[in-house]
Amino acid sequence: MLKGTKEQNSAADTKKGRFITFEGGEGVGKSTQVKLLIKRLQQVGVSTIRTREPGGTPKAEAIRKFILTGKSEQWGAEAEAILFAAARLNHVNELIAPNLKYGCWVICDRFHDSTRAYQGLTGGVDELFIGALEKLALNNHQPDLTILLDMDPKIAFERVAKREKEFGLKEKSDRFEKENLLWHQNLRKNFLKIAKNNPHRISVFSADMEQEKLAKAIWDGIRQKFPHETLGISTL
Ligand code: Z5A
Repeated sequence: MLKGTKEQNSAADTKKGRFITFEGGEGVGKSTQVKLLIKRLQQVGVSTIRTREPGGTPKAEAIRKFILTGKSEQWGAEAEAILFAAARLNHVNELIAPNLKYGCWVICDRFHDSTRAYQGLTGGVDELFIGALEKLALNNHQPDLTILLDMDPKIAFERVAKREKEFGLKEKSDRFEKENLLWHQNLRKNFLKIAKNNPHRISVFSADMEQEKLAKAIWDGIRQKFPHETLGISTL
């Protein structure tokens, strides 16, 4: 993992690696697919880094803890959007930008579309407000590709419940888990709306299929999008 200076980080236009983000509701399988994609990329010799939002750097992880344990809820949706953006700014400048610059592929579990979907379209925060925060936090580092995993939240919840049962204790206390099914169905529609408005960047995959089959579909999509970087891998 590389860390960068301010000068290094401002040069989004000199980046050599690819920036891929995974988005979708809770429990749709983002973390699972991020891990499977990293494995495939490493097998073909692409240097990768796996990261997540909110988080990815020590400062951003501190903000993650504050938000996901529910401490920010009383501040309201606008303030939460600012907190996500503050975490993102640090994540972009200290981890994403320097790694892209040195040719590493950065694979990120959630990014700015989560703010658009959760705080913006579903949480009611004004679009212009979200847009202004996004411009500041991204510092011209738009993902090259976003994989949106789409699934009925009812099925995703069943997966999460199964995971919690398997682990015995709940892994984490999550600020957004307590929202009701209708809220999550609305969130799903909003993610799809964002995808519809960004067809060149966002690819939508149905997440309601077996893990390896989904991983293969995603991999095929990535090979199509970046044929030069992923040449010579037809046996995978
Ligand atoms: N948030 C926000 O509001 N604004 C923002 O800007 C950002 C985030 C960046 C972060 O939580 C919360 O922050 C999130 C949005 C908000 N709140 N919610 N909800 P997080 O990152 O900790 O949680 P998450 O993103 O929702 O992750 P998750 O619950 O771990 O879900 P996942 O990564 O999508 O799923 P998974 O862990 O890969 O899989 C879930 C289970 O299903 C697991 O047991 C797997 O083994 C199983 N699984 C996975 N794939 C399959 C398939 N294909 N079949 C069957 N079972 C499967």
